[in-house]
Amino acid sequence: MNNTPTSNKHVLDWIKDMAALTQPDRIVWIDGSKEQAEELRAEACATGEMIKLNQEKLPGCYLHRTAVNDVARVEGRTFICTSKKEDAGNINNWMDPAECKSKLTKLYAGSMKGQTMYVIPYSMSIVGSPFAKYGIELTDSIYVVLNMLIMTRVGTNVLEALGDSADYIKGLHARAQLDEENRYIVHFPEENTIWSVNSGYGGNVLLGKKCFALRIASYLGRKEGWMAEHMLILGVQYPDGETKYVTAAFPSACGKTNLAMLIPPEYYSKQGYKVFCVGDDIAWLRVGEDGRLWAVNPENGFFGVAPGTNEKSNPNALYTTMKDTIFTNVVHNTADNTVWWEGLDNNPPTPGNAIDWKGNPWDCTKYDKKDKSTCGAHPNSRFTAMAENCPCLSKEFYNPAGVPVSAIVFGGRRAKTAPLVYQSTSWQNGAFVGSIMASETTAAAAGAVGVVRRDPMAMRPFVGYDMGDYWAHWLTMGTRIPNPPKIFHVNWFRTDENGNFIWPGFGDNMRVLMWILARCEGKVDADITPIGYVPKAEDICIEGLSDVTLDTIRGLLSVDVDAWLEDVANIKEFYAQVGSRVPAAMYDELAALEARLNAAK
Ligand code: GTP
Ligand code: SPV
Ligand code: MN
Repeated sequence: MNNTPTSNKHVLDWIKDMAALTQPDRIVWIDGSKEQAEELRAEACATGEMIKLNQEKLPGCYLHRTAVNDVARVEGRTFICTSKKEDAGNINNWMDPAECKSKLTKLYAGSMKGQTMYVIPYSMSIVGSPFAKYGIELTDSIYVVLNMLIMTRVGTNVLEALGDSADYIKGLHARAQLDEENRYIVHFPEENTIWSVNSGYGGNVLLGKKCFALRIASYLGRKEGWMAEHMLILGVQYPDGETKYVTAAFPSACGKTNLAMLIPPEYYSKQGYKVFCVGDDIAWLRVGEDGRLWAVNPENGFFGVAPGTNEKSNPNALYTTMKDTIFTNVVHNTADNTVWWEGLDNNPPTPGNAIDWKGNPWDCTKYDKKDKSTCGAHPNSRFTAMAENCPCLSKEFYNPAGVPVSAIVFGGRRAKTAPLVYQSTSWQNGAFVGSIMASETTAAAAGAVGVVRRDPMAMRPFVGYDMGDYWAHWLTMGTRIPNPPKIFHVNWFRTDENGNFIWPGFGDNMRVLMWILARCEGKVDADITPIGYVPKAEDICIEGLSDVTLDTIRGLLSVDVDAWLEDVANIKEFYAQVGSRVPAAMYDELAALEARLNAAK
């Protein structure tokens, strides 16, 4: 063990127990220093765990490939282990805590023999701030250490802030054999504990992220009166200098990072509008003393989807990844030792100069858009990049108090049904809109892609307790916020008869944000429809858009009553599945929606 930087008995006893179980040869405390990180990078390169990229073109950048069977979150193997099954609810997988521990103890036993156990003390949000929560992750993976150094605030100062307290989240991660059949991501919310075994992929092993900052934090938030949500946070600065903040919850790989870093269309930038990113994946929300809802981003970096990121779609993200970044499962261009992914540009590395995400030679001429198995980069390949390297990072990212939220936006991938944008009629109706969210599945989780599934508040895989109780918590929070944000729903993904997206999306989503903010300030009218307020087509600015006419907007805003009634039937099934804890108010909202749709037929 290198110098033990704490005398906290809770911490030391726990590490001793976990080391007795996993039996590492060495224990190394991560101190957050540049020197230690550099040593670990060198070690990872020496063992082949990482590849050092072209340091002139991509300073501080590295490439890593996960095991071929380990490329996304595994929701089927993710468990919430509360003492009572009903507290985890019907949507989560549940295991009895004692049974789970006995099962996983066997998998951990001796798993770190011959290896080093790294101890990572980290903070979600700014160390010492009122929002901050601390965690310690034990892991046998240098890749995990280096990612945590980017994604969270790591260092000895976390241990100082923790002092002698037992109030921290205990995370244990072991790669073991990376055995899919014995892969488990389990949470013990009643014990502030997370165990992850047999995986080396992002969301399964960077325990500060989905496991802590969403699953455990949502559980704590309910107990303590705040919210942990799968939301980006952005600020729109008006030409007069005032900034309004929006949070948005979209399911995995549905556009949060892109929206958070958007570059305004010329029409707006010319007038002096600017957009700043506070966060791209997770928001912690609290009621402020001024009666508004305040948001912080508890993370310190971005774990973003690589494919589709380019100069046009998201130049800010691309720029952020030009230094100090770890790329995972992208194409290695061996001609100049750089990286490539589908949708980066039209110049993939030529055959002979390309290694695909599996580590095999890749022939770009065989690439077939419709056949994912021909991809050079995995569809869920990612970059881990530092927030501070993002050109549009808001200065409020560093503000421990967070930012006041004017609007909450829900959204999903829907080829049909959901219009470009609509507004709920109240907080309760807005929470209902969140509860009935649906989206086509993506490569961010293992399983079929493109299947519509209900994903309430984009939190289906991330609520650390019963979904019905979670909705009740949303309703309760509404009663505690004297001046609540307005709640909206968007859909960038409506397609035409040929399956092409109708809305240009990306930077042009600003046009929809501007309508949303105008609504928050009562500056624009709307049409009331059975699902809520929809813009008048002429109020969505289309200046400078070549392929979008007023008629296109009318089409994008249309509400197909029959399609919605079909959705209502599906929502009823889903509510039944969520079970007995669905709040009565949600059923009232559902009945009212159905009645309005029937009246409009
Ligand atoms: P997670 O990190 O998994 O939570 O994903 P995310 O919600 O941050 O999604 P991200 O912004 O990385 O986008 C995922 C994919 O959606 C990328 O391939 C994007 O190119 C695509 N995408 C994002 N925004 C838009 C949009 O406005 N229109 C269209 N058509 N595609 C988009
Ligand atoms: C997501 O899947 O929503 C992500 C990536 O943001 S992961 O960290 O793997 O969860
Ligand atoms: Mn996410």
